Amino acid sequence: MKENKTFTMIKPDAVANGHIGAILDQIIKAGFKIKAMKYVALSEQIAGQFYEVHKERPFYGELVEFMSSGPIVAAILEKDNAVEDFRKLIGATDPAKADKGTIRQLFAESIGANAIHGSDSAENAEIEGNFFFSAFEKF
Ligand code: DAT
Ligand code: MG
Repeated sequence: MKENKTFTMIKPDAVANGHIGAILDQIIKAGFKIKAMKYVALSEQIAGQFYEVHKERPFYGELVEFMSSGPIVAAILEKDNAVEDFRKLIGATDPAKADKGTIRQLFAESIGANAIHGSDSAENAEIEGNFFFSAFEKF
């Protein structure tokens, strides 16, 4: 994966609240191309592995429990300046602080149940995309 790719997950709250379609619509209308996609339920073990970088943070247990509480949509997205532009599209981690019209402002419930993930760097986008997708699942 290069600088023009990012990785996302539509989180269990947004899936349970029926927002998959609306969120994908925003992503596509913002110019992102879907390079890989799957609908899966993470076990606590898999969610814990994915978020291992946060294991020392106080909310790690809560985060792992939440991310394994229901199905998610995982995807690799492509666009120029993908990581930065996608972080702008999703808004701040805390939806109360997210700009108007961002995905988290529109669809998130709280700082923990915040609707969507977006990679924070091209390096992490590649690691996270490879965590979910094998070579023949990327287009
Ligand atoms: P982001 O998802 O915006 O990159 P992050 O990487 O700092 O934010 O944290 C990862 C996830 O952990 C975040 O999407 C939701 C959860 N989280 C972050 N801060 C939290 C907090 N103070 N309380 C509960 N959950 C939190
Ligand atoms: Mg992050």
